[in-house]
Amino acid sequence: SAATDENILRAAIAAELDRTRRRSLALTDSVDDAELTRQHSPLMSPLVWDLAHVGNQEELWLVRDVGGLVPLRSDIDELYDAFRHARADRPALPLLNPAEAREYVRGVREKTLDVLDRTPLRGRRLVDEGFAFGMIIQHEQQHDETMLATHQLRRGEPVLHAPAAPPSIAPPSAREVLVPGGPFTMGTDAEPWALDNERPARTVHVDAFHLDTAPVTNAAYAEFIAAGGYDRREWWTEEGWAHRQRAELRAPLFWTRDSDGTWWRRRFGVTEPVPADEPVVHVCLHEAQAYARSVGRRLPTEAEWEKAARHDPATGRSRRHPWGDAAPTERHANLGQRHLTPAPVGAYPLGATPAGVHQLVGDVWEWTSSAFTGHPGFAAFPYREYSEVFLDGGYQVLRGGSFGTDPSMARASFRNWDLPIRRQIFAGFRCARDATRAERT
Ligand code: AVJ
Ligand code: FE
Repeated sequence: SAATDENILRAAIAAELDRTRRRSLALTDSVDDAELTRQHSPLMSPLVWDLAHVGNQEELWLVRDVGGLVPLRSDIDELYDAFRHARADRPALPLLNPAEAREYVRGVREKTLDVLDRTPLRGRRLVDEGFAFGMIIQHEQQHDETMLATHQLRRGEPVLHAPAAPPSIAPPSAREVLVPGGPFTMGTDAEPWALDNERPARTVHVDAFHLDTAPVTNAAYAEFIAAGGYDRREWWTEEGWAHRQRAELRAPLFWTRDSDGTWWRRRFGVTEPVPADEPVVHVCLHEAQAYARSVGRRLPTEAEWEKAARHDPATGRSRRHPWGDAAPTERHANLGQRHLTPAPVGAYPLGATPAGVHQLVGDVWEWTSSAFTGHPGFAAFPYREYSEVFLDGGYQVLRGGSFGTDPSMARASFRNWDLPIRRQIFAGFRCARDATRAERT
């Protein structure tokens, strides 16, 4: 019955809220108070800011907007407004201390669960108010990835622990696949929890192109460095070269080279040899573009990436995931902070597309050649601040999710964005090339 369906949905939302909160608490309970309030990099907030910020957004969107309740604290909204204070300035604010922040998020959560109990989750109410729950869950999950990136930046002994990623069991048989030209459905109207920037669905024509079956690996990237990649002006875009000079880029973030030329990386407090077969991570858009040019290739556009990940030539439909519509399991993709590293190429054959493109989802975010723009017909929902204020052309689209991304965002319509120079995010890339006229027919 409708009432039973509503209760099942309510229980599912409560379970997701709880599962997500456990991760947020694991990320913040694993360090002491001094580390929670310290700024590990000017690029990031102190962890205690993220914790109270997810609580504050939950209070604004669910407790006040949906529930119509009075706030636990209205005096702190200003401190946790991401648009009011740049990350670099956040440590200087009179933030809640760790004990206060924990108490705050716990108190907000109690009210949220009351609101959930009495919010009708059907028809228009589901679209307008139920959606706010899905959105606030995804918001916290995204901050969990941001907090994981803060952990990666911190110095000191390892505090996060996770099993090693699975080994390569069936690497792709070909280097690239031809994606035939033609239309496909980009974006979505059908995904209930899709965010405003994924909507609406529309038909997009994509010319035939080739896409690499795997992300670029550390070994391949090290060859680019050995070939003088960081000094070959001709491989960089003008903007990329200017940034390469200014920022003195020489290797991916967290890489160092010892006297015999071996590359090492720091990963969550452990220094280890760079594993050859894992996708490269912690490179910016400019490095990705320079690499691609060095091998006579380019980055895929966002539409190309999404077509390769979703379009099913057999039915003409766009599917939820590269492997089909089934929800991701731990055998499909490296997601959800289960492993604190990308997995080697070939570790997830079950997650490949029918055409044989591996690891589009999970492991590393993939830079695309597209700036973040609204799909035609874009309408901000429910707040301008989620996407619309970032649609100014200065942000670049990343697709696919990383090992730090929650599986709830593994839908292949999901869009991430960041500044072209950012490297602290878990971003890598794969290459593409145009199809020649002969290959097209
Ligand atoms: C979609 C990951 C770019 O972290 O800035 C968090 C997500 N929005 N709080 C970000 C987000 C508001 C957003 N990204
Ligand atoms: Fe936020």
